[in-house]
Amino acid sequence: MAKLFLGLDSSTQSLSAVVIDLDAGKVIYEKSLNFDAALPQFKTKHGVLPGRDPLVKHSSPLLWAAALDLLFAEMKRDKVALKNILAISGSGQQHGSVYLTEKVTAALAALDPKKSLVENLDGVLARKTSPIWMDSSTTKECAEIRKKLGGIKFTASRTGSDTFERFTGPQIRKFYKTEPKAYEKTASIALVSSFMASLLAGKIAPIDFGDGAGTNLMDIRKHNWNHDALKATAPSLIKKLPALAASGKVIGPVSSYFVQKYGLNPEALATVWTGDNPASVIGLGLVKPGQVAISLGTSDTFFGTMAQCQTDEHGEGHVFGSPTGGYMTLICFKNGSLAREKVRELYKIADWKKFGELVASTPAGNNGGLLLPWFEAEIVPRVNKPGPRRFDLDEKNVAANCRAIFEAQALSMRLHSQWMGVAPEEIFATGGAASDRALLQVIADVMNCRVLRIEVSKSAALGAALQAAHGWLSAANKNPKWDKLVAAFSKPVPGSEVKPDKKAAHVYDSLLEKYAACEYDALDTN
Ligand code: XUL
Repeated sequence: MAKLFLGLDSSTQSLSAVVIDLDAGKVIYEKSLNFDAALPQFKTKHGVLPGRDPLVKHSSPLLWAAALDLLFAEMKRDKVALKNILAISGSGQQHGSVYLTEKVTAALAALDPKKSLVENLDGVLARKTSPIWMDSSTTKECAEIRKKLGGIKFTASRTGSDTFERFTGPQIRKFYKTEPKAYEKTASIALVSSFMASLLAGKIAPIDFGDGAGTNLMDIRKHNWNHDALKATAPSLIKKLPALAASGKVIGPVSSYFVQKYGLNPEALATVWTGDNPASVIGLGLVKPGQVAISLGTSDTFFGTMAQCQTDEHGEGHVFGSPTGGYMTLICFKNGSLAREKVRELYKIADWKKFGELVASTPAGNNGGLLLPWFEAEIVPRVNKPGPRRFDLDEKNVAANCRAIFEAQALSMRLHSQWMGVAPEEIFATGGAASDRALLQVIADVMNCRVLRIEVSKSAALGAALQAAHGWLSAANKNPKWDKLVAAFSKPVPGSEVKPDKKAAHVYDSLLEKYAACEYDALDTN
């Protein structure tokens, strides 16, 4: 019998499934359910409920539960061998929180397959909606918690990150301040990941060290709830939070609801879920310290793995627990493709091929010409007054400006990831712009390491399926090794390797200092 494992990813806009056949090293099924299209009765737009305040972004936990029913029904209809699935794990959009009443334990234990999950959850929500990661309405609460924890450096070194508006702790504090009665009625707070795992397990699921680190409430080194952070956030919070546990750890057999309704094996195991970023790290095959992935999309995201916990004293980057047991970092640069496209538009360059030719026609280091790439307000570094800044760079020199945007983004990644204390040994590039070899060459030269393109569809759901396999093998005392597990599933695109040019790398070593100095100057007047 094939050993099948199911990974689910409950993201902002969709719920996805990936089923892997472990011994064959293959993905045998994948499916995505778009919330807006598949469940229009919840009235979400791109997975978010409509609202008047642009800073407030909520979604509906009942929508996520309904999507779980629908996805299992589709898998049954698609004749997925649900009986052969040995374990299920998952990942969720990070930071989002679900507020549950004391009825939750009994309701989860007695999920009735004759009813839908939504009907089974009647009376279980202490708050109808869930704030999600796109919410930025808690600036005040962030400041309050940060102050009580002793400032940016201490908040980051204790919890893995400075306080951020989307993080769960500041969101809980806002709920407590604005709806104290509903907060009091809340018996249990779940994250998106642990809420979904609770439905599958039929009991309250732990929060894992990856998603726990996205709350500003977990001690990043000790992996327990941090007493000072809880106190700074809201009263009696410890009573409302579930236990913390490693992702992939077995919670128990799946709820009989899924066995009776969809034909899952009664011995299939429900395991602890994680956040979508930690799951993606596994899905992209980043299991060894020093491995880095750069996702080149609307924003650029830099993920790295670290064996030891290292936090960013400037509070720009995040540290989360990684499903491998070590740590991962996430640094998000808002001006990704957005800024690259702005330059292309500005100089009316027909396509990226032409853009690449212009970059190649100029020398590495641009003869000292630099651009600070902040076309939009930036997160890393924090820039509130957007607008590009040029140094020793003629605005009219088209080719030099094309090179300058690529170099600026790569130099900024190098500069703002130095706090990790790990020089990347190889970089996996993913996302739309990863097909641009000119851009990858600049990244390889600035970082002085080889860059390989990787294309993994549904990397979070795939990572979750691998996490389920790891949890099942560990429970069976089979001592699984992460590098062996991921090997068959995350291979770089053949022929995509871009090697650093040693001379260029040398030029960038000195240009980095100038870049840092220009940034320092610009931020002073920010
Ligand atoms: C990470 C973050 C987002 C969400 C997206 O801190 O907020 O990447 O996890 O689902």
